[in-house]
Amino acid sequence: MAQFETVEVTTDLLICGGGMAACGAAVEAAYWAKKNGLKVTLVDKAAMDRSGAVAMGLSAINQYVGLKDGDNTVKDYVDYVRNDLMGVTREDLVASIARHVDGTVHLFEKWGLPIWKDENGAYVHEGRWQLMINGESYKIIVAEAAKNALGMDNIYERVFITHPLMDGDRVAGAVGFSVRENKFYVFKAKAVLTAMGGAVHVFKPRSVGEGLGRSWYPPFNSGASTYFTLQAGAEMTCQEVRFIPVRFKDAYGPVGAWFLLFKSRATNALGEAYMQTRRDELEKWVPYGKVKPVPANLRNWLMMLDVMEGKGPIYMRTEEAIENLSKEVPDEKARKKKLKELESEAWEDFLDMTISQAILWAGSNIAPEEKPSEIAACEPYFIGSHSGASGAWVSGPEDLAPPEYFWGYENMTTCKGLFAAGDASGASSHKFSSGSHAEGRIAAKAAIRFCVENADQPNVDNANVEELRNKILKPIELFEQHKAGSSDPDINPNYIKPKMFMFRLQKIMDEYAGGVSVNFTTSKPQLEKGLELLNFLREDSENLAAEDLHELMRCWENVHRMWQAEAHIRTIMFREETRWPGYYYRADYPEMKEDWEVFANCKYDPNSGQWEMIKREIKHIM
Ligand code: SFD
Ligand code: AMP
Repeated sequence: MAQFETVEVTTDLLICGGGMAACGAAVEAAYWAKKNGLKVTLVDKAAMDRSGAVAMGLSAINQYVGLKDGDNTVKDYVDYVRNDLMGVTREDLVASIARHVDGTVHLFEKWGLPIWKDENGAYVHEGRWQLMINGESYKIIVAEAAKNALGMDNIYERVFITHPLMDGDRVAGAVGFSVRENKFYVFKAKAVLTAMGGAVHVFKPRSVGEGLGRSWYPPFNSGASTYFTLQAGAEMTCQEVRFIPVRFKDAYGPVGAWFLLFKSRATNALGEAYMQTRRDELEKWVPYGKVKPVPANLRNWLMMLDVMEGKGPIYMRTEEAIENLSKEVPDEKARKKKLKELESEAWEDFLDMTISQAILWAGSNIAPEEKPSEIAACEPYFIGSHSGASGAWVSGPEDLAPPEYFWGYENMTTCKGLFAAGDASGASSHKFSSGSHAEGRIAAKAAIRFCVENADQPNVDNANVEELRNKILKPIELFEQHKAGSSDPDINPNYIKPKMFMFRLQKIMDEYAGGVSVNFTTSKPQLEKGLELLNFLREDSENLAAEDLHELMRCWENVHRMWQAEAHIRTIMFREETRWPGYYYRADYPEMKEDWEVFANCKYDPNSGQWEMIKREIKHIM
């Protein structure tokens, strides 16, 4: 087997991930660490300039509260999030982010991010909470500030984190490997912040053939946060609250700007607007069916009902929206100019963040001012920062959290010294790029305080590190050992390649846990069967094989996804009701139940291998 060098790094705070939350954490941690003479280290599996969900850029900042201008209050935001999530949200966490997020947005602007302004110099809003940006370089700008704050000596790029290191019930660091060099990394730390994003490709995607891998959320966010927190024995929340966005079909272009900025309608093939024709259905989901805006999952649901009745395709009526907006301009010449402006804004919306949608439009002769475009519900994603809620169960801030939600350090998980932010932390939805950055800052400040107050370096058991090293590098060894056993290296009786493994996982999730092909519908017997098949898959994960470092990363990405899948199945099964019908539908419990207005949490005990399911009360602070 190829030789692997072991590289050991000792630090105070270890930030795992280099995305929006991690970049926020880096900036804040650097400031407080300097004051306290502490060291901060950041590890990203990719290059920070273009890593994570914001890699391609974004066209809007989706969370801006506008507190200084008196536009909204923190309570307004909390109400919005609670309603959108059908009552299941941690108000203390949402409020904590909402009160800090504007400051983060102002920093982005100071660092050079162009935010649209009107003729009076005020921010141009997409909707009540969203600001329009020229965001193709958003991630580069945010990463630059993080890199300047920490210094490149403290940043490890292209290092894939696999497991936590533990000292009893306290986190002691993390291990991983370089995806470019034969190096195994051991990071020893007093506190660890996990910000390794959400999980994509746990479910079978709609994309096939040459489009395979195309998804709305980035395929390189593969469940590392969930795996890391579960293996540290920390409690997780909302693992059932997947997110299914509606997107322009096949290239996953965003819809927010069309619905909110361009005031577009979506209609079925008969020209009926499901938000109107299906309004009565909302009565079934009161009180949340009656709130404004209609919760994201219920908007999906009304659309899905049309699709299930054979009334598709569903269209975003871009031609109608553009005509309506240009009609508002009375003068013919000005109207033509306005039309041109709207056209270019429509294209820019995609070119800023989902370039392939612009390519698909071009390739299928679509001029948005002339004809409508198909939209569809995507496959499910695990993302705590948008309109889903999955992630770690973390402590709230002392001044806002009720005693049940406070255990000493803001954003600390139930594992001592382990913090989480962004997609990695749960029940604090609608934080998006800006709120994730703000939450990273909040978590990092608390984590530095943890390092100061728990100044001893935790013990790391060398035998355990050696065991992990062997386990993590095993797929390379297995391939070397058996590669001559078959003429096609992808098919071999002694091992399974990560791509085949991923297909198996996705098929199980799609068919049994409510994926695209079963119209997001499942039931207890289906979930039990899925779990049984997942157990076989887990057995086979011991035989994953990797031809090179890239495939070694693919192996571990898929192990991480498999654990996200199990947490999801177990939690959907635990919650005996349907609460988010447009995200998943329990055919055996088709209604929302009052006594299920609670958090469904779960926990894995790495010592006993047992899962525990826990109901936690929803405490209102506003
Ligand atoms: O409208 C490891 N998002 C949008 N947010 C907005 O504010 N405005 C928009 O316009 C948004 N839209 C949007 C968005 C995302 C995407 C993909 C599209 C469109 C096409 C959402 C935000 O991007 C999102 O909320 C935040 O980025 C979440 O931040 P964070 O930090 O939780 O996740 P990340 O940025 O993806 O970073 C993850 C990092 O982890 C690294 N990583 N590192 C080491 N080891 C491992 N094993 C790792 N696994 C992952 C990654 O490399 C990355 O650095 S709209 O359409 O919704
Ligand atoms: P999206 O492009 O779907 O990610 O949406 C961007 C932002 O607009 C998010 O904050 C969404 O919650 C919000 N949004 C999208 N569509 C609607 C809608 N029809 N009504 C209200 N808010 C929406």
